[in-house]
Amino acid sequence: MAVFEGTFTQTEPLRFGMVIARFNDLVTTKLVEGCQDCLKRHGVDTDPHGTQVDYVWVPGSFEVPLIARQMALSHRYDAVICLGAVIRGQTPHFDLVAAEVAKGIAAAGFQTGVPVIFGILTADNMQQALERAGIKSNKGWDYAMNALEMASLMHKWRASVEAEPYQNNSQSLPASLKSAMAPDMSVAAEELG
Ligand code: INI
Repeated sequence: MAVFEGTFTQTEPLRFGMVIARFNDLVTTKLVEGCQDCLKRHGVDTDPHGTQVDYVWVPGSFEVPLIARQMALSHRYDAVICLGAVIRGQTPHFDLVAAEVAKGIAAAGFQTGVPVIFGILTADNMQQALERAGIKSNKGWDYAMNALEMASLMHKWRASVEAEPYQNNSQSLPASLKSAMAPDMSVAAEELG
């Protein structure tokens, strides 16, 4: 059997999509900078006019999952990084917004089979958010590391499965079990036409 792990060194062929919420852009632009710093130092060309990272700006965190899913469905990216900042003091529906965004981002990854990184900062106030976006540390750096690791892991996983398909009796499994074992790519296929 085997152990599968992502690495952080073979980044030249990787492509990333970044979706960024403009709401609280004082925070989200700092997250982008943290992300870019990490990607660059791991050999990724982060120039928007380059070949490895595309950037999409949306109004707020609530809109992030829609675009993240579209980017994942396009099969142009090895991972999609979602960046936003939801701040408790600013909205009475903090829990609603935060929960919906989390669910949407999880669904985007699950439904497409592409790693979609949850880089939505939730904080009690602006000070706390800024501390996590550059003043003390920058969570953008961590989100980029997660994207690098998952992109690399998926490459290794796919290469291994393609090289050595598992010959078991899965043909005889009931359809309900087979579909439970794999993401529903029929959704993706339908949308791509
Ligand atoms: N969007 C955020 O990204 N962070 C917030 O803290 C926030 N607050 O406070 O309301 C927020 N609201 C906007 C929301 O994401 C949508 O853009 C808007 O509701 C339109 O759909």
